[in-house]
Amino acid sequence: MQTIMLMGSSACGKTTLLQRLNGLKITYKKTQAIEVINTTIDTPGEYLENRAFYKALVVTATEASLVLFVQDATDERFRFSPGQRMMFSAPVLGVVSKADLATPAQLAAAQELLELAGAEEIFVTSAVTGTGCDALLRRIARG
Ligand SMILES: Nc1nc2c(ncn2[C@@H]2O[C@H](COP(=O)(O)OP(=O)(O)OP(=O)(O)O)[C@@H](O)[C@H]2O)c(=O)[nH]1
Ligand SMILES: [Mg+2]
Repeated sequence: MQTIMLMGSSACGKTTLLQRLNGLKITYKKTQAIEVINTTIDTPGEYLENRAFYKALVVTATEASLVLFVQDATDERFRFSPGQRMMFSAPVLGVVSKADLATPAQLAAAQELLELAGAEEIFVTSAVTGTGCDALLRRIARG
């Protein structure tokens, strides 16, 4: 399994996705600081929401072979900027989360915005139902 780093707004579902991808029990726990669980680096949403934390994300990402931009399909706020993938030298994948709650229009909008941020491949997922998680795991295994 490659080391991956998750980033995205607060409550977009990063930790829940981490739990699903690692076969852990799904329990809510607000991420307070950068945490490493198995081969996944979890980051607090505030690190994307406040530019002052960008340096921490860039440095932390040097430990990862893939960076995942996570966007909650039901969240109309989009915190990634166009071309933001250029912050990282590792490949960046896009993950649309909470697909179980989203309309087709919301899913399409989230995918389009992740493409704009520079994600090279996009996975539509639900950490609750497991939708899209096997495909994402296979892609992560490839590195
Ligand atoms: N329905 C549904 N709810 C989800 C999904 N993923 C996460 N959630 C819920 O969204 C809320 C926030 O999830 P977290 O995984 O803690 O979000 P986070 O991105 O880690 O948030 P921070 O740690 O604050 O940055 C929790 O109540 C989860 O149960 C999903 O795929 N579907
Ligand atoms: Mg979290």
